[in-house]
This record gives sequence, structure tokens and C-alpha cells, in this order.
Amino acid sequence: MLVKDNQSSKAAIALEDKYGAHNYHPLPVVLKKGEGVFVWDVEGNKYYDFLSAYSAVNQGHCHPRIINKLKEQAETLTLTSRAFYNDQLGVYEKFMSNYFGFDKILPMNTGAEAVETAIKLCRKYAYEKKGISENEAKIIVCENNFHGRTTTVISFSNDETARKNFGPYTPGFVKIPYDDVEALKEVIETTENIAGFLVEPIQGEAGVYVPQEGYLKKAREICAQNDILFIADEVQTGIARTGRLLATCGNCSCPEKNCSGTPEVKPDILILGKALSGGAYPVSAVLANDPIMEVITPGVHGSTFGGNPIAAAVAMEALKVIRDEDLASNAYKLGKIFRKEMESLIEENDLVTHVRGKGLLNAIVINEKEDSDLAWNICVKLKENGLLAKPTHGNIIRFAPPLVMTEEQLMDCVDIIKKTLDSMIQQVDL
Ligand code: IF1
Repeated sequence: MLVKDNQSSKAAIALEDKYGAHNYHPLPVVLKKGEGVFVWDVEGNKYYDFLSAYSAVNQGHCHPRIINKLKEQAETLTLTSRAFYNDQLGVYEKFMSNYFGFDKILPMNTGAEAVETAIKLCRKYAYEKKGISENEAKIIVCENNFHGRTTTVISFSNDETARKNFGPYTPGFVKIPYDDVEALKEVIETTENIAGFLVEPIQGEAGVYVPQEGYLKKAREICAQNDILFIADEVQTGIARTGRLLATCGNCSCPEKNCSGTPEVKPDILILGKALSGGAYPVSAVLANDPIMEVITPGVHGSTFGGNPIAAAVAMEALKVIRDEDLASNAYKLGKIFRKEMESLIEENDLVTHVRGKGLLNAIVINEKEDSDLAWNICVKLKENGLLAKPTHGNIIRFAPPLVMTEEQLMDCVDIIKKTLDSMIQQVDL
């Protein structure tokens, strides 16, 4: 049965329910169109998008420059495989090397693929350059991490929902508490064969946990002192989301005016994804300098679509948009306004206990038990009031609009959030 163009939300949801695996529980809204900070459902209702496809649409929905580049390349050459060269990849690789300040890039497609690639790169470097005995390398990870859904990656997750009954699990990972320098020092002192430390600069899925000032810098220094590769997973925090080009803000060529100019943290291995393409195409990447990347030789790693001409062309345009529209500075400015407004809301409304985040990656904590459905109900009400957001774990609602939002639009969203929470406070006996 062909799906009619003007299918109703109900019909669309029924189709997904019948024919799609139930690996998500979406908010009951069926989207048909996106433009900038707005999306429309199949009935024509308009919403502010406050999730940005989990920070993949930082440049706004269907950014004209990105879409035009996508169309142009799609009409020219879509995929060659890496069995042959193509005219886009080398240009893209040079562009990325200069843009982020690393010698080389290994192009992949999804964030999880890039994380897996970084793990392989770290292990191979440990065996071939550091002399760690084969199959003995260990990578330090943080509790409550989220790095993707592949079997190896969920092997070191402590989210039972993401992990249960997917064993046997991949060994070689040691978990420590997030944002705890002493724990990092101790595990390095007491564990042999440590090859790397894989960390999110802000833990997104865990609930937008921003580490203490200086944590990443200290962790990076400890890794350097112990010849351990510092691996930054910026799939969600990268590409201007946190008010700077990168949350680690390394020696990149970022033009952020708010950056102090002195690079705080430069990872040995940088992992990018999501907004690398502005949400127009699956593009991810692993960046490192030659001493690390040179362990990658022909045939040791690959991917059918990795480094394809469309991905290359789209990613370059998406990054030019970030720079030309100075979206990191906008995220920095609007993020401060947003958290200030949420702080004042906390004063007035007992439903919210905390707000945290950096740039336009923020979250509010709802004053409820983790397993209550209040956060979900708030998101359903927000939808009715024209704003789309979704809880992460339990009682935490992530707010992450596209970085192209104007201050006026942000204040409109703040009003919607305040109006929604005020309308619900009566229904909840806290
Ligand atoms: C889901 C959120 C989760 C990521 C980091 C790697 C990946 C992600 C830091 C993998 C992906 C997505 C996946 C999506 C929900 C969303 C997410 F925090 F962004 F909201 F899950 F934590 N590193 N994050 O955040 O990238 O393979 O998806 O391209 O799986 O439900 P991917």
C-alpha cells in the first residue's frame, strides 16, 4: 500500500507500529517539514525544534547552502567506494585537517562507527607503537557514558536497557567515575596496559553533565604524562554546540571570539559526527596526527560509504556555515541567556530543580522520582504548546535547539516552557 501524501499522524504512527521495530518510543508527533529552527507535522502544526535531532541539526533544518551542495553533488557523483579516488575526498580531508588542526582524518559515517574506529586506532597504536602485548590493551571509559549502540560500545555501557542480552561483551575496558581526576590517576597507577582514555567533554545522554572547570585539562595532562591517548568523543558536543567549535576547543582554527585563544585541551584522537553534515547526511570522522594515524595501512580498516563524495561535499559546506554564521558565538550567547531564564524559572516553579549545560546543550531536572512519567508529560504538553523536546533519562529534559536560533525566538521558547510548567504545577503534588 503506497503511503498517501497527506497521511494523518495517526496513520503514520500506525504504520511505524506495524512495520517498524519498536526500538524507540517517540513523542506522538509526525513531522513532515523542517526549516531553520522550525518543524511542521503532517497536520500543518508548527513547532520549535528543541532537540535538533540530538544535536545533528546545529545549522538548522534544511540549511539552503547545505541542501544545495547535497543536490549538486548528488546529481554528479554519489559513491565510488574507496577502491578508487574521487575528486571530493582529498579536498575534504585537507579542509578538515586545517579546520580542526590535525594531520589526518579517517572518514566514516555514523558516530558509533567513528567511536569504534577510534577504539581500533588506539589499540593498534598501543600494540605497534607502545609495545603493549597483543589483546592486552585497556581503554578507560566513564560511568554513565554514551558512545553509540554497537556491541563493543555497549559492552562498556552501564545502561542496562542499552546493554542487556546483547552479550557476550567485548573486553578491554575499565570504568571510572566521570569528572573524577583522582579516579583517573588511580586506575592508571593500578592497571597495566592502559592504551587510552575515551571521554565525552559533556555527558549528553546521561543528562547533560558538565564536568568541573579544569577536569578535561587535568585529564588530558595526566594522559600525556602517562603516554595514554586522550580520545574526545565530540559527536554531540562538537560543531559549535557548546558555544565553541569544540567543547575541548583544541588547537583548531576556530574563530570563536569567546574563546580565550589559549587552547585548553587538544585530544590525541578527536571523534566527530552528527552536525558534521548539518543533519543532511550521515558523516562522521576520526582525526589524529601522523604518529598515531600512520598505524592505519591499506586494508586494516574501511567502509563502503566512508569518505564518499556527497559526505565530503556536504560536510565542507556544513562547516563553512558554522564559521560564516559564527554559530558557536550565537550558541555561547543564547546559552547564557537560556540558563539565566531557567534559573529564574527555578525560583518561581518547584517543578524544576536544576538547569545545566554549555552553549545550547542544556537540560532541566524535574523535581520527580526518576521513574515518574512527569518529564514525559511535560514534553507532551510542550508539544501542544508548540515546542518539541524529549526527556533523556527519567526526570531530565534536554533542550538543544538549532544554533541558528535568534534571541527573539529563544525568548519565545522560554515563554512556552514557563507557560507549560506553570500550567502543570497545579497538577502535581510535590
Ligand atoms: C540513540 C544523545 C544518545 C553520542 C555520542 C556517539 C554517538 C552518540 C556522544 C553515536 C549518539 C544519539 C544516538 C541516539 C540518541 C542520541 C543520544 F545523547 F545524543 F541524545 F543516545 F546519547 N557519541 N547519540 O551522543 O552516534 O551512531 O548515533 O551517529 O542511539 O538513541 P550515532
